[in-house]
Amino acid sequence: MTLTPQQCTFFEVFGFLILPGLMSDDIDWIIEEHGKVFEQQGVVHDGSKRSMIVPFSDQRERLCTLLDHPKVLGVLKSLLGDDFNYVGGDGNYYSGDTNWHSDGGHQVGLFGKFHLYLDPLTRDTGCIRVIPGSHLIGPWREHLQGTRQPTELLGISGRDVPCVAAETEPGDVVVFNHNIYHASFGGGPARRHMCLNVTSRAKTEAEVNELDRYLRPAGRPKHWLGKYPPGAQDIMRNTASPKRYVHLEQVIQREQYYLNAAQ
Ligand SMILES: O=C(O)CCC(=O)C(=O)O
Repeated sequence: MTLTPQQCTFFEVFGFLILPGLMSDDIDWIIEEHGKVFEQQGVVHDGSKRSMIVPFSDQRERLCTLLDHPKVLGVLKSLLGDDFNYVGGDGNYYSGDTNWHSDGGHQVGLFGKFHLYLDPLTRDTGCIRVIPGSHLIGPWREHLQGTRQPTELLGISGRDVPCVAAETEPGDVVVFNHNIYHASFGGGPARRHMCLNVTSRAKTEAEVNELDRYLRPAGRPKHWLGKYPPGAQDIMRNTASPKRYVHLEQVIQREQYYLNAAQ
């Protein structure tokens, strides 16, 4: 399975892609596994605030196989290249609104997120909203800082910021560029979600530096890597076929580099 050239261009131009029903055949076991990660970690979601677990897929052998799944691979290889990196991911019960923000401002490399929302979500019940084109670095994107304080700076509520609302059913997939501005409004107290973070393979020195900054901002491990309890990535790595290993090897190499550099 590969995306069409038009879908790839859409992603480049607008910074996101909605893939209705892509994972419909698998969504039942994914939902079951999502629940099991929370259960095995002893995290009981009471709805008062977001409950997040990182790393997420890495905790369960079956969820790790998402990185072997022909449809997941088809999408990610089409958008990021055959040798894309898997760089972790989180699983959540969201509660309420998420204000406008972006997950990065990368000027080199391509950083993406493969989202699975596990409940039916509409514009006003917490579906992910994106501002198309806001992944592209430049003066217009700078103005979008205003969406972080929409009432004070733009005179509108966050809900009224012009956007695309990616309404989804379980089994649909949303992929976006980390740079894109996104938010959600009107979600209930237990909106289930999980994601895979991915990057293009860093090839130039600038790309390697950018990947390092992502993996180790300010020289320290980023929370979802640094907080990995010892051995947390073991299931993902120990059960990796050579094909899956392609998507793990650059992060492993960088970890080894940091270790050597620290000695
Ligand atoms: O679904 C949401 O409310 C927010 C998702 C989000 O911010 C993210 O995954 O980066």
